[in-house]
Amino acid sequence: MLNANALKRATDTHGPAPSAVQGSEFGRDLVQALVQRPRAISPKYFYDAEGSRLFDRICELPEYYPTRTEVAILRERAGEIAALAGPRAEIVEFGAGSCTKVRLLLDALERPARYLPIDISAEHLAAAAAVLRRDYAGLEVHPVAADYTQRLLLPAATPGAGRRVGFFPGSTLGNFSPEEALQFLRMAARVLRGGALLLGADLVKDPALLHAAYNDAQGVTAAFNLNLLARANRELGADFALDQFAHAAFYNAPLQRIEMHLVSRRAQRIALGGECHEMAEGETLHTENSHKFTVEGLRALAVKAGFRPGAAWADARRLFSVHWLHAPDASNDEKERR
Ligand code: AVI
Repeated sequence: MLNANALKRATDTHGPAPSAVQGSEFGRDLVQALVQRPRAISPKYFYDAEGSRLFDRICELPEYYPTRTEVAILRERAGEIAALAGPRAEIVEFGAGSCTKVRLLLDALERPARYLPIDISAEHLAAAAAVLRRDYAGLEVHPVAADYTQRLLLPAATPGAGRRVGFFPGSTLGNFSPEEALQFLRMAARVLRGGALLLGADLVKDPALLHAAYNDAQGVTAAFNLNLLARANRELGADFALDQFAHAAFYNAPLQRIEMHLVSRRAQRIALGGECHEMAEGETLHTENSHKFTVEGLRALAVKAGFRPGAAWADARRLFSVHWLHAPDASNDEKERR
């Protein structure tokens, strides 16, 4: 939403050519983010090549427990998961990235029929698919370059395939708003009907542990957050002075989420797409929410989306959870249409 001051400023001519900004979804969303109050942008813009590299480093940090805890749960429960999936399962991974966690499943499953990794980056996906094909002879890998938060159409099941099992690890669900999370789960229930969803969800815990995970000592999370501005400078010709912004991450207990912001260290002007945006000292651009769940809360959300919750596994310290959610039967679809 444009406010009056922003509209006035928008009439000034500043910064890179407006067409470079207006021609890019990131550019349009960043302008909108700077104009609206409170200022906020989707965390999906973190993940250019540099942001993805920084995220991989985050996953290795001593303070960032989610990745290693989820991997340990998947390793420990691989046999149970394989039994639930059954033979010749077809794995659909939402936001597959470099397709590494799925190896834990592929190694455990009985003759998996096909792997459908879905990711927005076609190039990244093709490269990851080629590596998987080399390592899993006989596995059909069918990459789907798509935005899985939009309407998703998947190829029909291969003849002789078993259950279709969705895989959504990493607690990426937590980066959605509660409404978006429900919308995603409803879509997943539709494309996985007759099958199941294997979902990773980070748990509510001692805020001190959460604070450490998002404010690591090496400053990698800060660099990941600031890369959003660096990306705007690279791609959109913006003029963000990176040293004039600080990384802030804190736990918002009532909303059960870590919030990440970029805080303006002083009053400053930012030129972008022919507009000049002002930020006062201490004002922030809200860059990410990372919602935390209770096992019961996650299961209730899944029920709302049409799933029937099955097993829920957590580590001994109850830091992270992995859920087996049964998708509605294909016959329910018929009932819904009637
Ligand atoms: C991808 N996502 C689940 C991560 C999270 O924990 O919300 C992204 C992240 N942001 C900061 N550190 C990691």
